[in-house]
Formats: sequence, C-alpha cells, structure tokens
Amino acid sequence: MFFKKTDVPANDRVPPGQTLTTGFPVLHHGDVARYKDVRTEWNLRVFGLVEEELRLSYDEFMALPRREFGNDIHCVTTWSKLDNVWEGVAVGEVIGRVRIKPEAKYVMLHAEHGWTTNLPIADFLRETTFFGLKHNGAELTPEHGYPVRMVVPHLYFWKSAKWLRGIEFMAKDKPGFWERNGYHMYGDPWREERYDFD
Ligand SMILES: Nc1nc2c(c(=O)[nH]1)N[C@H]1C(S)=C(S)[C@@H](COP(=O)(O)O)O[C@H]1N2
Ligand SMILES: [Mo]
Repeated sequence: MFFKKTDVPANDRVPPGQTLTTGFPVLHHGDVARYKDVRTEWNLRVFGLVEEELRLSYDEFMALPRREFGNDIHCVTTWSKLDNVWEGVAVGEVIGRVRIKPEAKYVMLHAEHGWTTNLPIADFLRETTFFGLKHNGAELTPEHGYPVRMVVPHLYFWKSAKWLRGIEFMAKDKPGFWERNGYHMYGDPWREERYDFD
C-alpha cells in the first residue's frame, strides 16, 4: 500500500536525537587558526602509508578544480543544519597525486594546533567527502576553518576537521583528539554513535 506524502518530512533527514538549526554554530577545541600570510603559512601534507609524501602549497591547492556540493550536517552536540551548499575540491583531486600503499586502511586528519580526527579510508574516499572552501556562497570564515576544512557529512561533524593541514594514511585505527576523550571511533549519526564510554 502507498503512503502519499503531502510534504517532505524533515525527519527523513534528521537523525535521532538531533534538532534543526538555521544558524551555523561555531564549535571547536582551542583557538581559531589565523594566518597573517596564508600563502606562506598554510600547506597540506599527505603522508604516512603513501609511496611518496606530497605537500601542496596554498597556491597549488587553490589551483585545483572545484565544484559544488550539497549536504546536511549533524553535530554530536545535537544540532543539524540542512541544505548546505559548498564549494569544494573533491578528495580525488588530491589523492590522485599520491600512491596509497595497499596496507592503508585508516586516515588521520591533522588540523592546525595538533588537533586530529580519525576515520576509515573508505569514508574518506567517499564521493560525498570533500575539502570545503566556501559555505553558502561565502569564503569560510576563520571560525569555520579557513582556508580549508574537511567535510565528511555522513559522520558527525566533529570528523570534519577545520584548518586542515595533513592527511595521514595508517594501517590501524587510532583515536584522534575527541576520540581519545570519549567520542565514538566512527560516529554515524543515524546510529547515534556519539560517545564511547565504557
Ligand atoms: N581543527 C578542528 N576542527 C574541528 C573541531 C576542532 O576542535 N578543531 N571541532 C569539530 C566539531 S566538534 C564540530 S561540531 C565542527 C564544528 O564546525 P563549525 O564550527 O564550522 O560548525 O568542527 C569540527 N572540526
Ligand atoms: Mo561537534
């Protein structure tokens, strides 16, 4: 039998325990990264289980092809924000320049000030994961991760590292900053994988 939907229920897009917001809350541990001269102070290092390390300068990264991405984001602190429009660089644009060793199974994202977060390589390589540069038409503000943040929309938003500086390929899973402090190793919002306290 058919259920005729008169409206698109937001619930199909809002994971359990989440509440919608139209704002864009700012959440992080520590200080906002600020650059005096981003062109000389920022670069992106790809290292770990790769045949040859790669370091992209700011200018090299900004010259990569970009496209639009649309998604919903879900923060573990229970806010969700639907219909985000981003300008970003597909993961493949960067990863196509390195040879990942077959034993690489996990990724550690490294951000400014030593902040980290971990995820399985398959989640990093998903078509929906990308390097975010603009959000809803505007360049990322320093508070939201300027110049480049990771965006991993299918996991809780803490996996979306702001002020991204490094991508490390690893054989084994290792907890990043929040994961060491009790957050879930994977963080699927649809399964409410929030915290992992024993
Ligand atoms: N470098 C860095 N990235 C980070 C964090 C952080 O503390 N440091 N916090 C994460 C958390 S918990 C969330 S919810 C989102 C918040 O992103 P926003 O401030 O753009 O909303 O950033 C994530 N990325
Ligand atoms: Mo968060």
